[in-house]
Amino acid sequence: MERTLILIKPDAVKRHLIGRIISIYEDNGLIIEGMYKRQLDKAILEKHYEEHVNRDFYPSLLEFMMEDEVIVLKVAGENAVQVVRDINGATNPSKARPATIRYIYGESVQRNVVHGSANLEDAKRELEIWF
Ligand code: 3AN
Repeated sequence: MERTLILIKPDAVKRHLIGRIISIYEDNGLIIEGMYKRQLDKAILEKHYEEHVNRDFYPSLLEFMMEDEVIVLKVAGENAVQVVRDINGATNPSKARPATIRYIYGESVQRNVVHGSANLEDAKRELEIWF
């Protein structure tokens, strides 16, 4: 069993999509082991997105992630990291495969509904930050 981190981002929370999105993960066999809702601040986002600190989109990414609350999920399952990445779809929703969460609900490369850890190492690091 692997564990990974999912964030349901402010765009989805604002649009009342929390239940629909969580259903998709459960329908794909993932077990929800932890879940809470919170307003983010700069301090936690700086830790979470430390690899992006020098990217031009970083300031606007932080602003977006503080627009509303987020749902924080710890999920478990076989190959959970990759399974979640596959369910989420490509970062850019216009390039995401049909039936992925970002294909269905994503509006733009920034407003792309969900975060899933990129690999096992990131999953461990991120779960320590959030849980
Ligand atoms: P992913 O979440 O698919 O692993 P990352 O880690 O490359 O993608 O990017 C983290 C987040 O930063 C994305 N989920 C998205 O919200 C935002 N982002 C990534 N690339 C861009 C971009 N070119 N312009 C605006 N926002 C971006």
